Amino acid sequence: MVRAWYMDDSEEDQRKPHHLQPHQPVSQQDLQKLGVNSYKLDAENYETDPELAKIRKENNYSWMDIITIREDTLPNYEQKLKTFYEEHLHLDDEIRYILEGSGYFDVRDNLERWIRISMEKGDMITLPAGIYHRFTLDENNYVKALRLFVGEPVWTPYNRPADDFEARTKYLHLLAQTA
Ligand code: KMT
Ligand code: NI
Repeated sequence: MVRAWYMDDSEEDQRKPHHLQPHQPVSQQDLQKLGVNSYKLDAENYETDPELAKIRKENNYSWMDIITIREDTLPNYEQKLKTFYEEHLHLDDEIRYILEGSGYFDVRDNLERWIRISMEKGDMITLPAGIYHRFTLDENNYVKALRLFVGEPVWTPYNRPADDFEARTKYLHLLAQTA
């Protein structure tokens, strides 16, 4: 189960947890209402894991690659981290599965509050098309993740405001029914 919580709005280092005081956790069920699904899988054996194969098959996640985010190996590291942390949406689902290391995905809830989702080894997450979100490393400064996609990948981020896309309107309809 991924751990998630409402964030404070301090300007402190983005890699810190940013818990509210007192701590305000967010359940997996609450995340589901926002269209965010999570799974716990066996990251050691991802290449042969029947559970991952099943998820891929059921959701048509035909495409897959690995991204390693670490200062000494990722070209344009600083610039990429900056881009990942700008609030944005995509026209397709964003699917990530942490193989090593850790990081945070932040998503906006139905009232525009930031929820911080802590992603560690074995955690997989799907963010629906049209949800505003961002990503940051945590204080470990390292993550290795699988990126999955339905068909040929399109990673284009549309920074907020990006409210005129059909993906956004559709997402808001989904939210109105669930959250
Ligand atoms: C993204 O789209 O935000 C990324 O690929 C970076 C995070 S992957 C753990
Ligand atoms: Ni994104």
